Parts: sequence; structure tokens; C-alpha cells
Amino acid sequence: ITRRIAMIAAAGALMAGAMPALAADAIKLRISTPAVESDWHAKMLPVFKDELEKLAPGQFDVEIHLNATLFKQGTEPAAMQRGNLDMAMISAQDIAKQIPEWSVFTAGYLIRDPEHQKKVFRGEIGKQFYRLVEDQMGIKILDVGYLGTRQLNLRGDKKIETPDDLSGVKLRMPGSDAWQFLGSALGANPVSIAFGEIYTALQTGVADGQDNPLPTDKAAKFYEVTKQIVLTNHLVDAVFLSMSSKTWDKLSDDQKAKVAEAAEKAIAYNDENRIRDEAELVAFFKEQGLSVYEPNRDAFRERVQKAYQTSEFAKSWPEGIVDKINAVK
Ligand code: KDO
Repeated sequence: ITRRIAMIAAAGALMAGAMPALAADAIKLRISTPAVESDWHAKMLPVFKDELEKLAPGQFDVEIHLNATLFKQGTEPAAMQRGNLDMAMISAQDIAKQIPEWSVFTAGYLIRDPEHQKKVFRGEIGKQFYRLVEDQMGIKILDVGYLGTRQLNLRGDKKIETPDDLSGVKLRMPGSDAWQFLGSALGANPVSIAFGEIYTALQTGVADGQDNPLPTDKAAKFYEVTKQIVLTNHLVDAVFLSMSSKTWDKLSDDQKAKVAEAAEKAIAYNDENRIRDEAELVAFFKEQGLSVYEPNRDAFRERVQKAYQTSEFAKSWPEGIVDKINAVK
């Protein structure tokens, strides 16, 4: 009997030894996002997967979950921190919940354009702020992606010139203090609703409007249930393609470099397409019958900047950070 047990054990060890060559041994990378399939930051995920497969064949098994089906919007950082999720595209607003300094990047009218955004986050300021996320949250930011410039999108047809015109408007914003604050800084009454519920909220009048970049308004078909887009340019928004440190730390140096390279390619794909789309989409929305126009942007900028400068958030910003961000050329 002892011999038979020894033989079975030896056979088991042999099988186990054969396993690493099989694909089952590939490192699983589960990504979760609320993004809809046709939006560019969703489309960049298969780009990431394909690039990684080219660079490191058979080493990774990238699994993409869209529409917040795996984790609810805003819960991705906690899921990565617990080790239940490998990757996500997180926002500055998500990070600011745990690292107050990060709220500086939730401020309207601070980052000027996509180029400024790239320079800020790929430069010294980015390094400093990414380190905080690594040290305090156990999340490794791979790269910054341009989500687009947020604009107001409303059901009603009352013309909006200044923040005062938004008084009483129920503006859907994502559910966190930093997002809600932006809604009130714009002059509206913010209501907290998850991304996946915006369409119905607009359709039924639970919300009078929402704010998102133009490519997202198109991808999620918000133009079907709204009448106007007010080009406030109030937030040059970012998504940070990130990985749980629990997963990152398992990778070899070579695998880390390949993941970073694939991430950069995916982000480049997102950014190029999104920037091109933003330039072309005004015409699309006009064809759909929406009125699209620029309000008095100076009035919005002044009100929003003042709201942030005098806010509780600003008290946690590192000394001189706004000037440093402004000075990035
Ligand atoms: C949104 O809910 O309005 C938002 O644009 C916020 C972003 O941070 C990001 O979560 C985005 O939704 C989703 O990726 C869906 O596009």
C-alpha cells in the first residue's frame, strides 16, 4: 500500500511538473470598468490585451469586463486593494477619497488641455502623486489616459450663459464628494447617479442633465434623451490605467516592462481617437438636432476656480502645487 501511495504521489508530482508549460499558468489580469463598449477607453483594452500577447506570448490572460458588470463604478480601487481585481481605469476623484492631496486634480479649469495633462502626469508632478498612490493605496498607476473634456448636456432648452442659469438644474454627477462639489461649483444642484443609470435618469427626468466628454455622450447615446450641449470645457478629465500592487509585485522585471509598454500603446490609441473625435463630434450632435454652443466660459471659469480655491479640498493640497501645475508648459 505504501508503495502504491508513493507511486500515485510520484505521478502527481510529474503532472504538476508538466503544468507550467500550459496556458493555465498564464497570469490572469481581470480588468473592470463602467465604460460602454464603443467608448475609446473601452476599445483600448483589447489593444492592451493584443499588445501584451505580442510582447509576452502565453504569459498573460487578460479578461475585460465592461459596463460595471464585475465591480460597481467607484469600487474598483478598493477591489484592487483587497486583491480581488487586477486592473482598472481609476479617476482622480476615486483616489481623492483616500488621498486628499489628489483632490487638486478634481478641480475644474486647472488642467488646460490633453497635452498639458500628459506633461503634468508624465513629469515630476505625476511621479510625486503616483508614488502616494503606490505607498498609501497599494495601486500601481501604469499611465494617464485622456478621458476627454467634460461638457454640460441638458434635457431642457433654456439657454445657459452663466453659472446662475444652472440654478435649480438637477445635474447628474458620479457619486463622490469631489464630483458633487464640481456640480455645485458649476452652479447646479448635483444628484449622485451611477454611470450605467444616466440614460434612464435623463429619459425619466430624474436628472435634468449630466456632464461628460463628447465621445462618451455619443457612445452612451445620451443625445437621444437630451436637447443641448453647453461647451463649458469645465474639466479636462483623466483616467489612470492601474494595477493592484498585489498583482504587479508578482511580475518579473521583464513582465513589468512589457505590461508598461502595452499600457502605453493602448493609451496612445485611446488618446488619438478621442482627441480626433472631440474635434468632429459637434457636427454629429447638431445633425441629431441638439443645440451645441459655447456659454460665457469666463463666467464659469471664475466661479469654479474661486469655489475650489476657497474649498476644504484646497487645504490638503501641497504648498504651491497649483502654481507648479500652471507652470508646466
Ligand atoms: C462618469 O460617470 O460620468 C464618468 O465619466 C466618470 C469617469 O471617472 C469614469 O468612471 C467614466 O464615467 C466611466 O469610465 C464611463 O465612461
